Amino acid sequence: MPVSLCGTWDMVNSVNLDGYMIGLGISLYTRKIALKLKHRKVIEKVGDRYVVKTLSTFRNYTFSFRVNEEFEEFTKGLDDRHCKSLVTWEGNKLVCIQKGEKKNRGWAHWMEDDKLHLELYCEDQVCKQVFKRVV
Ligand code: ECB
Repeated sequence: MPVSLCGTWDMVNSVNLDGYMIGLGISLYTRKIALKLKHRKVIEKVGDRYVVKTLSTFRNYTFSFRVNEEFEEFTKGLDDRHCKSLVTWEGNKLVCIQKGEKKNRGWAHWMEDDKLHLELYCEDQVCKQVFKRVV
């Protein structure tokens, strides 16, 4: 059984978020704002659904899903695109594939050394973020 990613997590490191946002076609103006933000991730399990919230002082993004069940995702407030998304466990990694206009789009979450890790993929870009648990 994979370890639980549930909890409240604050970003402590972010590498190449700008590249990821360029891949998504985000404007320079919005990218500059987004790069200054400290993101908080709140991951909850409600019944058989996960709820993932990305919170910041600028915008929030919340969505929910069941593992192994494709769903329609609208990335409201991010790049505002529609994707067909599927989240699965690959070993200890929670992996999402976001099928849509952008190639090679998705993300992966996993725990390592008590930290929550996130890789965000879009086109040829990879953004890597690390979060520490809020106690
Ligand atoms: C929601 C906080 C960031 C707000 C940034 C606002 C505008 C920038 C527009 C697009 C930027 C794309 C991504 C920003 C980086 C992270 C936000 C969520 C990334 C994500 O999809 O995380 C997954 C995995 O935790 C859950 O959606």
